[in-house]
Amino acid sequence: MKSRLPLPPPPTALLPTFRGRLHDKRTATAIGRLLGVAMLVCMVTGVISHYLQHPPSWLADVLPSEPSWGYRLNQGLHVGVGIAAIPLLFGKLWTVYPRLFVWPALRNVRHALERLSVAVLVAGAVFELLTGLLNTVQWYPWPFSFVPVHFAVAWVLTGALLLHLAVKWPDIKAYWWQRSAATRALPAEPENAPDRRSLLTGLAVAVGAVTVTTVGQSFTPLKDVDLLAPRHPDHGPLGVPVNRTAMQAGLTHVDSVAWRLTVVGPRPYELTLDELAAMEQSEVELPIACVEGWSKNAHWTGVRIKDLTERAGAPGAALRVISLEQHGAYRVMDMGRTYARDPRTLLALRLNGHTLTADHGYPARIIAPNRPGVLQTKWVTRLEVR
Ligand SMILES: Nc1nc2c(c(=O)[nH]1)N[C@H]1C(S)=C(S)[C@@H](COP(=O)(O)O)O[C@H]1N2
Ligand SMILES: [Mo]
Repeated sequence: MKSRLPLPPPPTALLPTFRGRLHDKRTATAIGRLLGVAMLVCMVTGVISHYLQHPPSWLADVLPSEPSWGYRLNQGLHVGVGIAAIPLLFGKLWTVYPRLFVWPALRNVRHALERLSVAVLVAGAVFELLTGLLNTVQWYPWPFSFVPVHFAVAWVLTGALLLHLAVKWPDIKAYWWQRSAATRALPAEPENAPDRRSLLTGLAVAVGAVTVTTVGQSFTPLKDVDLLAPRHPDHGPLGVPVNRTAMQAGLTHVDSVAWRLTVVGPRPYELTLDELAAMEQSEVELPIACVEGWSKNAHWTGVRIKDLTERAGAPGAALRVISLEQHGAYRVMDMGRTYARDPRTLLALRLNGHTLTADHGYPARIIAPNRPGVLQTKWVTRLEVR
């Protein structure tokens, strides 16, 4: 027989002990599965959002412009469920934090790897929810670029979560159903033990509260109780919020007489603002659906992009759209064929019955169905057929 060194005794004086059922596996499973569903929704909507915003070339021309509210729903879910996941993550961490005090801290290589994977899981989840939340208020107190890092960490988190689900599978199976044999076999709780139902009810109330006070930024029927979201869908010039203002873009005084729309294609041409306004105008009802989670429907009037490309000898062609803006991440935008030939895609001159304001992209901006807000380019001056 192999002889083993006796384990050092646990430093009981230092280590707290936890017995309550609020820290048991069944509670961890009950909260964990809700958190797991939330993370799944965030991952799927996040991947959709990412590829709508940065499509690889093989995808760029086939992304659907239908349904027009698709991106709005996707991003409303991404941000809404992400916010709801914050109290769930707190609940889950509180339930399992006694595991920090297991003794011995590292039993063997397998145990060490398992604990490492949990550390990655927790760090990843906290990172994603924190950076995501701060992004909704456009606060970036870090030196890296938000989108690629948030996207990359999401994959690390997905890997850590799958590993965690695999490792914990026996517990998940045993505690998934309330009346599982494993649960019934547990000894009875003392009469006055804090009960699980109260904890779960408290969490449900917290999730409900943060959701109801923020989803109104995109789900407008609830806009009157949108108390905590950074945006109110009605607050902004002409009743539509603004992310980057004309002041920030350095475009408060665009000279409408000197302004030209240059269209580059097989038959290139230039238009003055009057000439553009004299072309056939279309009206559409389409939302601005910002990546940061706010969204608002509006009534747009302008010239169909497909009419402009047709005049350049390339009807419905994919485009590169260029803004007057000198700097800024959204100065240049590529538009795939599905959007370019959709009759609802406009170079808009009017918003909700008025000439565009400087903040909304005067004199001309893009509005297209089912596209992230970042690609609804403002202050347009040039279209290049690709
Ligand atoms: N040229 C340019 N266009 C832009 C932006 C920008 O920074 N520069 N911001 C985009 C973002 S992030 C959004 S959500 C929409 C918002 O449009 P609005 O300000 O008219 O509501 O404009 C988009 N168009
Ligand atoms: Mo945006």
